[in-house]
Amino acid sequence: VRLLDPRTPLYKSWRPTFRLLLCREGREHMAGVSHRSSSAHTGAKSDKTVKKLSVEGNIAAGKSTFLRLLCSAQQEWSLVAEPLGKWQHVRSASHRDVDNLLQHLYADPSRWSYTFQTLSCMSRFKAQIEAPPERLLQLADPVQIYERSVYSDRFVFAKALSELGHLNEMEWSLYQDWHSFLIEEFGKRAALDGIIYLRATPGRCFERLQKRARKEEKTVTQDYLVKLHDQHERWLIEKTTDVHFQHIRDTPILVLDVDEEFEDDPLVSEQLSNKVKEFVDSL
Ligand code: UDP
Ligand code: DCM
Ligand code: MG
Repeated sequence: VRLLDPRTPLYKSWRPTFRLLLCREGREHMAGVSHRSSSAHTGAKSDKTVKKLSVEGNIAAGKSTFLRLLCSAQQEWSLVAEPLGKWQHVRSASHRDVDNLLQHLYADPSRWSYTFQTLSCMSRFKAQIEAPPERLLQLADPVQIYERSVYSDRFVFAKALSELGHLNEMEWSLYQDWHSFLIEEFGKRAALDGIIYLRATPGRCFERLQKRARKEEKTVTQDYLVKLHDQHERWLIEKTTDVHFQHIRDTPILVLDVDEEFEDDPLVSEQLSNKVKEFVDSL
């Protein structure tokens, strides 16, 4: 495991040999090394493993709300929220101006989808491969939960935008190339132990989207939410999405139906949290 840590000088000098050996067996992250984070690649002193999960779901399904409630019930768990603020405040090269890429995306999707999907996925990659906070490694059973992942970026959003023609063929091909390359390079560090799918009907998401009233999302239609819902279903329920990474296909999935109000119903939110705890314990 130490030799396979890509950040060690040893790995760098032996890398060509490893690559030759590993390509016989499959990708780097499949080479008999646990998916879990460990001190070998986080650089932390402890040898604790951290369970990493993502919460997936349509726009306004209730992911942020759910994570807030879950992490207040499970205070030792660490939450990595979607880096939405970064997408709304993109600095110009001169650092003089700040631009809102989420606004551009919805105002002119054909012009801005590729730029947006590049930024959203790169910011997510950075977050997903970052070492867990030191305080987490002091715990008996450390758990880190991400709001969405580099996998939904590709297998839900970029794919839907390509099918809608907002990413042209060249852009979709470029996107898939660099995405696959990064997954292969960072395989183990970006891997998840489990996925929690918050499943809500597009109609309910549309209601919640209007309730939240994010100014950039005024033009989001229920039709678009139906398309994103279908992509989630194909990826996580029907498993018909072409996911060419074995470890992603094998990731355990917990499906939680969240059409019912849970934000203002402590009983419902407790039931959902308990299911998550059971799921995490089973991983
Ligand atoms: N919401 C709600 N009832 C619920 C869960 C969420 O009314 O049981 C509302 C929440 O207050 C917010 C909107 O739905 O105004 C979208 O929720 P969130 O931002 O959590 O959705 P996300 O996009 O993160 O999935
Ligand atoms: N979004 C997107 N593509 C991604 C990830 C997110 O277009 N790969 C958009 C959808 C929402 C916003 O960013 O408008 C944030 O998502 P949510 O509201 O579901 O948290
Ligand atoms: Mg959110």
